[in-house]
Amino acid sequence: MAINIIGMPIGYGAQKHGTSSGPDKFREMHIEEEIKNMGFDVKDLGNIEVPVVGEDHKYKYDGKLKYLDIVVDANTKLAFKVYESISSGNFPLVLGGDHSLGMGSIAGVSKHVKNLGVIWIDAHGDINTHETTPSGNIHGMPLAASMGFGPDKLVNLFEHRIKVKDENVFIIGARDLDEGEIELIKNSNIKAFTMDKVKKCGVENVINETLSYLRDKVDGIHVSFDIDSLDSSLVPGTGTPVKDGFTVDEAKYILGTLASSGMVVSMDLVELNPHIDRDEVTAKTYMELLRHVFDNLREVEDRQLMLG
Ligand code: 4U7
Ligand code: MN
Ligand code: MN
Ligand code: MN
Repeated sequence: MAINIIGMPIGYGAQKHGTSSGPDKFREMHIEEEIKNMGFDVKDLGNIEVPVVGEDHKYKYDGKLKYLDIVVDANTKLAFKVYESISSGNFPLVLGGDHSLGMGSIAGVSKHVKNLGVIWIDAHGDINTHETTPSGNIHGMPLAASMGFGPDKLVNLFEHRIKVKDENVFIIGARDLDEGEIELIKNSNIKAFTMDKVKKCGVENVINETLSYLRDKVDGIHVSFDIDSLDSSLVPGTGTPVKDGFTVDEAKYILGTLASSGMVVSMDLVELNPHIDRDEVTAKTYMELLRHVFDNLREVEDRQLMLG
């Protein structure tokens, strides 16, 4: 297995477009070398091509959803790349980019892993549809689209309609949910561990419960990690910060425990906006989390090699 770095320099799904510099920021922080140093075979597959367009494109394709066609086209390309990577036996690591890329990642992974679980770690739900979105920003909709909720253009991305069953989706750390998102959670089988619930149950119990549920239900897990799941005071370099979030240690615990389960087959790291970061603190924190993920993945690999 090789780690495939896939850059998705997209910002059109968010209000602020600076996340488009995210993938190259990770490279500037030596992401490839860091993962290599932990004993992995790493291949950087470069960036998905995202055209640069002006404000005139904002409502060109839809009166409500911003930059709809650009987001759909770029995510279709991403889905192909991710599918190619995972079906060749590799681990796609998708670097964002705004969270609209979750649609492309999940579309690609789920074409190979038929029965997929998704763990969405985020201050937000990202389960708005064209009917419920208060902003028109597509980074608030990718998880809904992946479950088949939302407009055809998003839901039909990359052939198959339902990429992941709602019952196999876990949202962890949410504390800024819109009305329509709360409704969708009520009327579906999505498992939502809001921040209130995490505080009540304890982060360890939440992660254990998530993993033990998914263990018998799915063939692989995609982790989509939004850096705004951390407390707003810790991550100045993200566009939609929310207070009362995870500490760095909690985020390390969550990602590390997921990685050491041996069930994670692919991952997104999203919503780093280097343009608004302060002294690279958010980028550095991201790298610290990443090292922890690959430390744990390394141990899984070693275990599997020993067992032959
Ligand atoms: B992110 C929001 F209204 N829910 O839909 C929306 F609060 O990928 C925010 O999690 C979405 O950062 C945030 O625009 C998307 C808003
Ligand atoms: Mn998000
Ligand atoms: Mn978010
Ligand atoms: Mn955000």
